[in-house]
Amino acid sequence: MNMKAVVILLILALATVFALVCVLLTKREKVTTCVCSELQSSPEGISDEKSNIFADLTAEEMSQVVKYLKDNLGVHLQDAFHAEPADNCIYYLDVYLPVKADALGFLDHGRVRPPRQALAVVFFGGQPEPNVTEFLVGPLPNPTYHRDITLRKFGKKVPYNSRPVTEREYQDIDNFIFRELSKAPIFLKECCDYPETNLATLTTAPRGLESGDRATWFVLFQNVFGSGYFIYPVGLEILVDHSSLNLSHWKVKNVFYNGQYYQGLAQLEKDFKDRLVKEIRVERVQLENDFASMKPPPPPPLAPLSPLQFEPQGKRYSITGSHVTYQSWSFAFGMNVNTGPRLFDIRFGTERIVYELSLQEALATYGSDCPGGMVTRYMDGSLGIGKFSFELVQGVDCPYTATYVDRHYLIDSDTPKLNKNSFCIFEHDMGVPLRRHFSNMGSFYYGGLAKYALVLRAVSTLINYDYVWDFVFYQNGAIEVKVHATGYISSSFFTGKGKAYGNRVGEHTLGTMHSHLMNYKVDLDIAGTKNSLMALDMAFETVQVPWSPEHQIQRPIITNQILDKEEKAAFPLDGKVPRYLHFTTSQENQWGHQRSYRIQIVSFAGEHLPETSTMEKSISWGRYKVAVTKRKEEEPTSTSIYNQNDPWDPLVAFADFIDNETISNEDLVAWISVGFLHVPHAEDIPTTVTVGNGVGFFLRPYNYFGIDPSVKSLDSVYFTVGQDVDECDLNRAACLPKTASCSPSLPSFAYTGFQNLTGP
Ligand SMILES: *[C@@H]1O[C@H](CO)[C@@H](O)[C@H](O)[C@H]1NC(C)=O
Ligand SMILES: *[C@@H]1O[C@H](CO)[C@@H](O)[C@H](O)[C@H]1NC(C)=O
Ligand SMILES: *[C@@H]1O[C@H](CO)[C@@H](O)[C@H](O)[C@H]1NC(C)=O
Ligand SMILES: *[C@@H]1O[C@H](CO)[C@@H](O)[C@H](O)[C@H]1NC(C)=O
Ligand SMILES: [Cu+2]
Repeated sequence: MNMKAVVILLILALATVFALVCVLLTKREKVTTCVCSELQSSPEGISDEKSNIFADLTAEEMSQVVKYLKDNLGVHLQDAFHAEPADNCIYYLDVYLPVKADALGFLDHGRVRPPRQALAVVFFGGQPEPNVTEFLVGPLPNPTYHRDITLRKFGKKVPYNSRPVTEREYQDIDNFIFRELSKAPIFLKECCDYPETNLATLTTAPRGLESGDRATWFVLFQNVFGSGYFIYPVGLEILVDHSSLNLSHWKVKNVFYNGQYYQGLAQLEKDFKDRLVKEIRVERVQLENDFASMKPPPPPPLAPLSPLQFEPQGKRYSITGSHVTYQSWSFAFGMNVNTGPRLFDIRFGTERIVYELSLQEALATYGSDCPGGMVTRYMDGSLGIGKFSFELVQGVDCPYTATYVDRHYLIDSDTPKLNKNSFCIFEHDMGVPLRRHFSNMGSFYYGGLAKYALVLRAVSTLINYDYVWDFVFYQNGAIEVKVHATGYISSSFFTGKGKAYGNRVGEHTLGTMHSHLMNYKVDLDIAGTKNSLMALDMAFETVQVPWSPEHQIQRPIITNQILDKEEKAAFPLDGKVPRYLHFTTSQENQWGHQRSYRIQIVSFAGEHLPETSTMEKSISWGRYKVAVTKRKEEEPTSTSIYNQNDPWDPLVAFADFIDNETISNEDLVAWISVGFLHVPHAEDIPTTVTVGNGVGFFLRPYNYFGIDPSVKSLDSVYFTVGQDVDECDLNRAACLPKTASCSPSLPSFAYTGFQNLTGP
């Protein structure tokens, strides 16, 4: 044995002893548990806060509305869960939001509480001219009236073919597809080892090429237990015409396999037998070569656990019903079953800053050499951004100690369903100081404030993708709205021609390019409802140097302009937006400047779709990075759930909102679109990561206050030279070693998110 080996052995031995000692010491150390005042919240149900006028329907209210409709519509209503296209059924319920003037009268002027009402959307399939009808039902909790508001809302009838596809219809289509597959047994055995291999379908949308169509390309994938099937295409895609209300009239309109189109599955089988089909055999995925799996390797013993933030003295925010307060902030929050998270009456101190802040739509526009991929323009609002907002996992989806809140919804069924723990709320250190300054000039001192913020979060799993929706409230009066994308990419079957539309990321997998684009409604009310839009930027002016006129300098100068027409306030996606865009008011701050809030957008979106596209109007909100319009009760949303299935004749076309209305000193709404181009690459396997895939916007005070309000934060740390920095009275950070010298009392890990699911 040489010297080197002896030394190495010695080091190893020492390391082992050291590790053992560590373990023993940690074991022996007495673990004390913090006694923290835990948050007492009543997460669902009506609180006596005034902002409960915005609260989502409770399960009880939903049941009342269902009962009322069954008793009073005068037709038989089938439970949507079982309803065929030719039946009548309730599609979904939502709270019917009060008219803003009534809400403000109640909130601000002591006027009467607006009646609590529901919106009920009913499919009338069981009549000679089927339609979709939207009803206003009230008052809750014991309804006595219902009104058909369809024409008032859309100006025309809602075509029955534009209705969203129900779970039952998807189930019926699946049954139809799998019956059709039996027409090509030899081919399927050869290409895909079917029926031994488990196949799954993926819907695309829109469903056709012109108004009235209801024909959907379904893409077939190998369904591997415990993994996302979306990245295991088998190469087969089927166009199903499901427009007929009679299921036995549904038909396969086209079949695509490996670059070729066929009349139907029987045709494919025949051509295959005639050796006219070039098939590519897809092997059955085994557990050990499942590249889609998110399962980690087993951890080595003694692998240390991840870090943890906790509140050493309890939570500093409170939740009653749907009302949240945190430091100077307060707001009401809810979840629309279709459009997703929504916030109301956001105030800082006593002043309202935002009346409504709500997600409107999430669009994904794909390119591919395969038909399913090339037609896909998912408008997730019609799939159910709120419906698919499932239970959050402690410590991963949100901090372990976050407060988790349940949501009830009713869609596709007569009974309310629960999305348990589907919102989380937490205060967190965002990881960089909100401010700090170390002074070694003038005098010696330090001042700083950690960036603690309150976050409201929900995550929607829309088929393959997961969108993380965040609303962040900072101590300086700023709000950040953010969306991150994660989850599985969608894919097409890889052939040599696919590379123009993405990257090959697996043996048979083309990660197909797409763009994500989200639209938000932001109804800011800065010091009242009457606001104007100010554009502020800079230019260079060339001037003679005053003290040396033979020289010139280029001097930056502020350019500003009130944008007084909707046309001027609509900024194309690919154009320039003034770097400072303000909602401003005639009120002035103490320095004589107009009190304002700034909209600052962080987005990497490109063109949404050329305007020559026959369906562009249905997503014409996507033309604009931001468009500011005069607020109107008749323009509550930038799109509708019917736009997805009839995008060629949309019921809501956002572009029509921009009609040269004067927008100075009016109640204004900003419609903001954020997004990014996603060209999937090898590292999107198994899933897309949130890192770098986040976009959003800030609402920031601009001369709204006389000084940054966070200067008053009790979390501030400030000391000068010569002070006893470790004194708890002087410096609250110094209290931590005492107050937090115990381990937090954590709730046990629990998850019930697989309960009561229908499907898969
Ligand atoms: C849709 O059907 C309902 C129920 O039959 C009916 O009351 C309503 O008038 C119809 N709407 C239109 C626009 O035809
Ligand atoms: C559906 O179509 C089939 C075949 O054309 C027909 O036999 C059946 O009666 C139809 N069903 C209804 C409810 O109209
Ligand atoms: C599942 O359904 C049962 C019965 O309706 C209900 O008690 C339970 O809370 C539900 N669980 C979840 C997680 O929704
Ligand atoms: C908008 O209205 C102004 C007058 O208020 C007019 O000069 C302008 O041409 C109009 N623009 C459009 C696009 O209609
Ligand atoms: Cu993506």
